[in-house]
Amino acid sequence: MSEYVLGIDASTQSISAVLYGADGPIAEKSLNYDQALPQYGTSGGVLPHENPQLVHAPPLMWVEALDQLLLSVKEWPLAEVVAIAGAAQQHGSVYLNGSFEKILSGLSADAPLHQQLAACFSRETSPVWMDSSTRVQCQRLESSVGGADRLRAITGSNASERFTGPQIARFADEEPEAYAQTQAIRLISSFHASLLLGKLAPTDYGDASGSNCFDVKNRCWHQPLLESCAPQLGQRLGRCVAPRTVLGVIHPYAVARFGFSSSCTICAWTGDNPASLVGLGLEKSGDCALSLGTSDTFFATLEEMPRSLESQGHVFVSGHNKPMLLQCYANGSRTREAMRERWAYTWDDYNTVVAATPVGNNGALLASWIVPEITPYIPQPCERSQGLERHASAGHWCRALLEGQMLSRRLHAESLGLEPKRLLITGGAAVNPVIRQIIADVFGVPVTYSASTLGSVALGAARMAWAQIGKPVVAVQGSEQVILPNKKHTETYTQMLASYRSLEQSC
Ligand code: XUL
Repeated sequence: MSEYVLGIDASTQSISAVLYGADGPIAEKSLNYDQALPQYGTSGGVLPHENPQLVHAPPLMWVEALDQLLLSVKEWPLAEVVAIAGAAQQHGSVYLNGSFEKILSGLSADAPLHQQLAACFSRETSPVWMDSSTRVQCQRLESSVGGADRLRAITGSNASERFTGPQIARFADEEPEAYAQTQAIRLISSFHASLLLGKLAPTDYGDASGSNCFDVKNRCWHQPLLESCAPQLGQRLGRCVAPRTVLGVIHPYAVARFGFSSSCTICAWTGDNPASLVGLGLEKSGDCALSLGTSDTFFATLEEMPRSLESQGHVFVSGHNKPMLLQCYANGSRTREAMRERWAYTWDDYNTVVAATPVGNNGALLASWIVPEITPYIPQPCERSQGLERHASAGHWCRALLEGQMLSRRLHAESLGLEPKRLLITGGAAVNPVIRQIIADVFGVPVTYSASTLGSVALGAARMAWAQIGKPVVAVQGSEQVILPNKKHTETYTQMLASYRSLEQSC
């Protein structure tokens, strides 16, 4: 009998699964929340809100999406899947009342999951990583341990609005009764793992490190920080475990409903970025990648914990259980799409007009944040331009956005001391050859791009499950392309960095 594993990626806009075996990935399937489940009213996987700082999603939509995705892959040899691991968008939290575990353990395989779990939430919506409404709670967290530097030394991060601890703190502050009704809180990753396991699953170190309540050096919750977020938070969050720890066997519900074997094991789920690092094979210290998705993230594997950390980076625990550095930019693909829509272009049109403008855009620059930005911290949408009045063609605007975004990625990576020798790129926008060349030219290094359509997060999760069953992981699949930088263009961009920095600081 063949052996397979499943890797699942519960991302911001969609959920995907990959079937993985001895030769690597075999099949993949994706479900987009807005398209497949329009009844939840999401746009880009989140609920529209007049306040751009409040960004939530309905957790019941994630439940229904998981159910539908697994029903849709019934033709895969699910009975031969021996382990499942997954990864989810980081930081978001799911609030469960006292009935969750009881209802979960007694599920009937004949009814859809969301119908049975509808009454299990003590909060109907879940804040996700794009939420930036917790400034007050962040300040409280910092002062509870004696300041920003101390918090960064313990948790590997500045107090960050989107992180799980400040998010829970805001809920407990503003809705104390609903918080009291909350028996358990899980990260989006450990919530999904719980559904497959049939009981509350622990959170892994990778996702716990995005909470501002996790001691990254000692790999455990930091009790005083938990307490300063909300009363008895430790009990509600449960324990945390090393990435890919085997949590137990699959829920009998999933055996009967989807056709898994009753001996299939469930591994701890992690965050999308810690898993992506595994999917990209970034195991050596200093290996860097730029992921171009809803958010753009710049990340690197480290051999040891850094001694000090600049304020705009985070140290997380990777899917390899090693320290990783990460910077997150909230204005990734959504902002690129918004510029494309501003001119009613297809991506082909977009690339054509960019190609007709000179590299460096005659000095015209744009910094555009259509949603509050994380790196650098910009609390409200904001746009700043320089020289675009003189060069007002669509091509100049379209180029200015891409160049500005990548100058920003370089500027902030350098502020963390990250100077890649080679840069891997991944995520939906990495298919775009114009964007790839701008990245190679701005950073001045060869950019490696894997032409496989498979996302690095689902692949990383699958590899974690595969490694967990003791199997050797095969090398990266798919044809790799290397995009070389043009030295002259790199010089142009290097000269533009200072002007870009001033533009950014003017917001
Ligand atoms: C990382 C971050 C995002 C989310 C969604 O800190 O907030 O990258 O994980 O992808």
